[in-house]
Amino acid sequence: MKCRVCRGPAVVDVRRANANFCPDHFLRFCRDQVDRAIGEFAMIAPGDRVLVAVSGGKDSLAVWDLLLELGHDVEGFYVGLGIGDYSDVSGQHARRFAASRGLVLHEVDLPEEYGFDIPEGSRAARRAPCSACGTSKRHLFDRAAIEGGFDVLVTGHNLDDEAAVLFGNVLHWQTDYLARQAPVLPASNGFPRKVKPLVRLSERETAAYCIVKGIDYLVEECPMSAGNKHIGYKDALNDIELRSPGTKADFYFGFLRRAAEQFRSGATGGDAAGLGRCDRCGSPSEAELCAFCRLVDRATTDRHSRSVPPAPVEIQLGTTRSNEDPR
Ligand code: Q46
Ligand code: ZN
Ligand code: ZN
Repeated sequence: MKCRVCRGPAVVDVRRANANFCPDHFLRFCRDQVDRAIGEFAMIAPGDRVLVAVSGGKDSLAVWDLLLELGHDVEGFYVGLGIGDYSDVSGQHARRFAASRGLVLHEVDLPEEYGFDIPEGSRAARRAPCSACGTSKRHLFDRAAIEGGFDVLVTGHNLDDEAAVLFGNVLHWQTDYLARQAPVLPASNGFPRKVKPLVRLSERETAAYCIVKGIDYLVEECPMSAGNKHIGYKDALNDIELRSPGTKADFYFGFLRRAAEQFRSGATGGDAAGLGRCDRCGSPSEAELCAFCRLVDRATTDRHSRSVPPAPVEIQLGTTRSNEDPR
């Protein structure tokens, strides 16, 4: 196996590009893909202050590293979710990465600062853990970006994540979600600009990037991910990709090029400009209290009424969206 660029020994094959790369040229390939995504979708302008949501996993550490390599001004933000050992270890990975490069990592600990953890929030709200977790992370990421004066919030969603969300939205014809699925959400009405610079890299490629670059990321999956339907969608797409390399990228980028606009022009609701403010925290909200403040209330009330047996968690099926802010 030889590198497509220098003909030296290759260590990574990228089947959809029909190419093998040596370590140096693989790293360059990843930088080029991220740079291209940033330019193509106008994600980050020169001089923007960037906040990256960091979990300690491969994607968030890879995107942080890649943005620094590309010369952007990036700080990290980590949320302690209180998911047992998983959260302890994920925090260690995020802190080690930041410390080893002298980077700024902001942190919020959900149990310490809001009085509940994700298992409790999920039980109290009778929602799947990933639903309570998504509500909490979105709220805290948005606030951290707005209050910290950042121009843009980066998440580590990769091509596999975006293709799986798209697949789920198509399977269930979630047309409003299809209208909002994009690698960039512009800033509006109290929401920060949100971007996904890894959309041109697969999960396998971000893992390979970390290994080649010597980035020590958290390999274990979240123990609460059981029942997460995206994992099934990813498996199905991976089966197709194995037989027909490039299908995943065609599916996602074909949607962006040829179909997304049609869903956007036919969309109903989701008008961020018409949103009010949460009475308690001031975040954009359709109701008096935003979804996060309602979750805090339910979870902390539940914690204080220990005599009441916990309600069973209902796993919700059939709703697939990557980002619940109404833009
Ligand atoms: S951390 Fe949270 Fe993920 Fe765990 S509970 Fe689900 S959403 S799987 S990225
Ligand atoms: Zn090479
Ligand atoms: Zn609120």
